[in-house]
Amino acid sequence: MSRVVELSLRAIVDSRGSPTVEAEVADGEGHRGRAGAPGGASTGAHEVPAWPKGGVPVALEQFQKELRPVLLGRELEDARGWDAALHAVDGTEEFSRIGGGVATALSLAAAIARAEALGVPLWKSWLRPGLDGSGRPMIVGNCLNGGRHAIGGPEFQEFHAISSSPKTADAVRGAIAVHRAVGEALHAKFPELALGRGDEGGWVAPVGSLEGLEILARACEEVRDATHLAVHPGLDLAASEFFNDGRYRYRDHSLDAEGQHAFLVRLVERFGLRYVEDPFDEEAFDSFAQFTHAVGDRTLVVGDDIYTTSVARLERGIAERASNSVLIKVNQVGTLTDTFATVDRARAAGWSTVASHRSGDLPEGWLAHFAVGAGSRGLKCGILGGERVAKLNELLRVAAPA
Ligand code: 2PG
Ligand code: MG
Repeated sequence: MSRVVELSLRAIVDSRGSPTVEAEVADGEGHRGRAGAPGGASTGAHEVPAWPKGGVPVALEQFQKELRPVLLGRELEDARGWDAALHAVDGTEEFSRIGGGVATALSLAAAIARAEALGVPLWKSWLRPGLDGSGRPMIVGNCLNGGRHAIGGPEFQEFHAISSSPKTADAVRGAIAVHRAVGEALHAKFPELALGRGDEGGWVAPVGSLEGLEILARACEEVRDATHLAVHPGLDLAASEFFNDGRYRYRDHSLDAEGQHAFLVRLVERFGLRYVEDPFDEEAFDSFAQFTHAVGDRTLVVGDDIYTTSVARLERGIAERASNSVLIKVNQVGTLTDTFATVDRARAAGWSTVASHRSGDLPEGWLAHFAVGAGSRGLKCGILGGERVAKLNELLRVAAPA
């Protein structure tokens, strides 16, 4: 049993250059943990707010005055007690006083130091009951960016390579191959254009959503034919972002809920989608349920903004059979204890979970350990960019320890 003797919180920046914080925690025996809070752009309405009013500077002041005195000296091994103390100091339902970003960084940094103190790999310290850590997540890797992550791109936010293999190295190789093939297809289509990459490292191009999906699906097919790796197309629509006044608004037309349902069912059938995240607005539990009923035997239907990793929202989703999978982001709820409550509830219902990065992220690898420990079906962490490969490389380290 060791106690926390060093504790700090500092201002840093994420991959978008937005201000965030990182926490450092150490006990008296040299066990240390450091972690920062990632940040979203297409945040769900029910996520905990990242910062108190006044932003990061106010968060740092509050940490010094209120959190540090309460947390210093606590038992490092007591994960629940640590996270409960964060809630107690905050005193609100949703970390609106201290900020979910502060809670996230402190919860994670303590967990990393704790695993060090216990002398076990991080994934093992996070292992869920009944698991042995031998499962490997498929890679949900962003190849083409749209929505809020790529101005001028398609309405759908993310076009993914869903890459699975018993060998993690092959899953990573497959995802990278699809990313490359998408890039080549875009360069061939727009020879005069200087193409770039968006917030999550996927390509950005002036294509519509359907056109983008056609390019992605063809790229998956080419890679499958050339390598025999299992790569299939998937989407995160982040549909709340283009839902307005009861309609899903595309460039030159709009669809009501039934129209969106019919359109998406056709896409699943035509392109063999294996992953569909947030196909409807974040409050449209009924649309989610109809869609899951129609295609849930063929594809993962993943809820992100609809659940925001909240166990209460997930409970409603399970009761209404709104999807068959839930996206998991620690900073949507602020602590690992709350996050694991959601993971455990999903697992008890027979749903799969997908561990996810944020569009503004950090070059840290803990998410790979989280995915393995939580038995996640997928690791959604992008493909290219330092903050994205940090997670893929950590998964490779976990899969093939030195
Ligand atoms: C999402 C995420 C991550 P953001 O919608 O799933 O890909 O985006 O972090 O901007 O919410
Ligand atoms: Mg999403």
